[in-house]
Amino acid sequence: MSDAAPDFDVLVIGAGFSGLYALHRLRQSGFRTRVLEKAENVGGTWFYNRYPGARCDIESIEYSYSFSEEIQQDWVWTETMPAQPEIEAYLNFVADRLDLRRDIQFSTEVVGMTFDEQAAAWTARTGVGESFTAPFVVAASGILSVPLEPDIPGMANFAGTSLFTSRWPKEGVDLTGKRVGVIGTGSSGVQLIPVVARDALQLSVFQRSPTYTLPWQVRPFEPGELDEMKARYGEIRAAQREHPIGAARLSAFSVLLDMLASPPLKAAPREDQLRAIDENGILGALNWSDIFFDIDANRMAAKLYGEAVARIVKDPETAASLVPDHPFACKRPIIDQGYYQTFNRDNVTLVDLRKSPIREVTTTGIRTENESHELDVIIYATGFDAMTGALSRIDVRGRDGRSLREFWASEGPLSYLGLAVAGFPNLFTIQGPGGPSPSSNFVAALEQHVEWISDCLEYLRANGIRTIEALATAQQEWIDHATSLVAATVLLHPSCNSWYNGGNVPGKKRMYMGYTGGIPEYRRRCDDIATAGYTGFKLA
Ligand code: NA7
Repeated sequence: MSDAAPDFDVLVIGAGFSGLYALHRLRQSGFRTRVLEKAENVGGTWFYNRYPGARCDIESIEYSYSFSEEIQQDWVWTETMPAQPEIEAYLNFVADRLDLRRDIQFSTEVVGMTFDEQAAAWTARTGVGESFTAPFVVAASGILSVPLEPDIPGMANFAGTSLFTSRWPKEGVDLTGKRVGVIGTGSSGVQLIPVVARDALQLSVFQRSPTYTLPWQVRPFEPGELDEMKARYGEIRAAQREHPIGAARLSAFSVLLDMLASPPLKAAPREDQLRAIDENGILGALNWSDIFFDIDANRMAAKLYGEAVARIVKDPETAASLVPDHPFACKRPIIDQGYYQTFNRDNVTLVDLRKSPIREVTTTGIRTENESHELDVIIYATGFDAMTGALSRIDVRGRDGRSLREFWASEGPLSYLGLAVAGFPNLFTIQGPGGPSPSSNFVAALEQHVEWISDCLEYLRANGIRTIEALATAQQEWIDHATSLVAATVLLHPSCNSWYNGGNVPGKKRMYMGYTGGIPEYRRRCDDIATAGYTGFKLA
C-alpha cells in the first residue's frame, strides 16, 4: 500500500440486511463508508434465494429493522410471515428511503483482502482488479450466502435445466408440464416441494436425510390488523428486545422454547403420548422437554413423530421413509405449509437415498443404485457453507500474512463474540461464528452487532486508537463458553450433520457455531466488554 490516505474510513462487504444497516449507521457517525456488493442489487440472501415458496420463519413485524420508526410505520407487510418477494421489496424500499445506493458499488465481488500492519489499513481487491483501501472492514457477507454444490458425478452432463434454490433465476422458471427432480430436503427443499408439486407434471424428491418440520399457517393480515400492531410498535419492539431469540411472537424458535417447558416424554404413559399426537399431530410428537438433553427421549419422540407422519401420508412405505434418524433440534427448526400432504399427490414420488444412493447425474436424469429417473429439470436445494463460508471464499490475509481461510480450516471456526478473529485486526464480522444468529431472529441479532461495531469505531476515533484486535485467549474462552452452553444437549450429537456445526460441509471442522445464551444476555456481555474499555481486545 502507498502512503496515500485510505480511500474510505470503512469498507463494508455485502448489501443485505446487515450491510444496509451498517452503511446507514456508519454514515450517521460520520465515517466515509463504501459498500461492495457482488450482486447487481441489494438484498443479500433475499436477493438470491428467490425460489418458489421462499419465506421467512419469523413474523414480518419482527423480522424487520427496528432502528427507524419512520420505516417501520411506512412499510406495509401483507402477510404474517413474509415471502421472499416482499422482503426483497422491503430492502429496496429501505435502500431508497435512506438514500443508500450512492455509497454501494454493485456487481463488485471482493476476492482478496490484505491488512497492511504499517499503514494499519486493509486493501480489498475485486474480481476485476479494482482495489479499495480503508482502516476498517465490516464483513456483512452473510451467514447463509455461499451455496454448497454437491459433488455428484455427471452433474455437468445433464442436458435438461439445472437450478439451485440459492441462485434462482430472476425471471422465474415455468415448471408446468415438466418432470422435475429436487435434491435436498432442508428448509429450502421443504418450502419449495409443495409449490413445485402443483405445477410439475411429475416431481421426484431425492431425500438423503428426512427432516423434522412443523406444520404452519401463514396468512394475510386481516384488515386493520397491521395498523393496530403498528400503533403499539414500541411495545412490540420492547418485548422483542427482552426475548432470548429476538422475536417475542410465535415462531419456530418460540415453539422450541415452549417444548422446553413441557413435561418429559420418558415419564409420559403411552396414552398421554397418543393423546399428544391425537390433539396436536406432528407438534404433539415433539412437545416434550427431555428431548433436548436425553438422546433416548429424543429417539422416542422420533418414533412418535413417525406415527404422526403416518397419519398424514397415505402410502406406508413413503411415510416410513419420511421419518428422520438424526435427533430433533440438532438442526435449525423448519416450518412448512403442506409438506407431508404433498406426498399424497399422484404426481409426487419420494426417492429414499438411504436405501438407494445417487450414483450419478446422467444426460437425461438421475441414476441411483437401483433405478433411473428421467427428468427435464433438476433443482438442487443442497444448503450452504454457513457462517464461515463467505469470508473463506475471500483470500483474507491478516497479521503476518496469516490466511483466515487456512486458520478456520485448521483450527475450526474460532471467533471472539462472533465479532472479530485474533490475528485479523480492524476486521469486524457481523454474526460470525459464536454469535447468536443461528438460533435467533437474524435481524435483531445483526442490529445489535451493527450498533456495537459503530459505537466501537466511534470510541477508537475519539481516543486516537488505530487498531483493535481480538486476543487469542479471549477468543478461546468465548468459544469454550458458547460450546459449554450446548454441551448437555443433543446439538452436539455425532449423528447430526447440520450447518450449525459444519457437519453438512465435507471436510469442515465440526464445532457448534452459535451462541445459545440469548440475545439480551449476549448484548449485556458485549456492552460490559465495551464499557470496560474493550476487554479481550488489544487496542493500539
Ligand atoms: P440445509 O438445511 O443444509 O439442507 C440441505 C439439504 O440438501 C439436506 O437435506 C441435505 O441432506 C441435502 N443434500 C446436500 N447435499 C446432498 C447430496 N449430495 N445428495 C443428496 N442430498 C444432499 O439447507 P437449506 O438451504 O434447506 O436451509 C438452510 C437454512 O436456510 C435453513 O436452516 C434456514 O435457516 C434458511 P443431508 O441432511 O446433508 O443428508
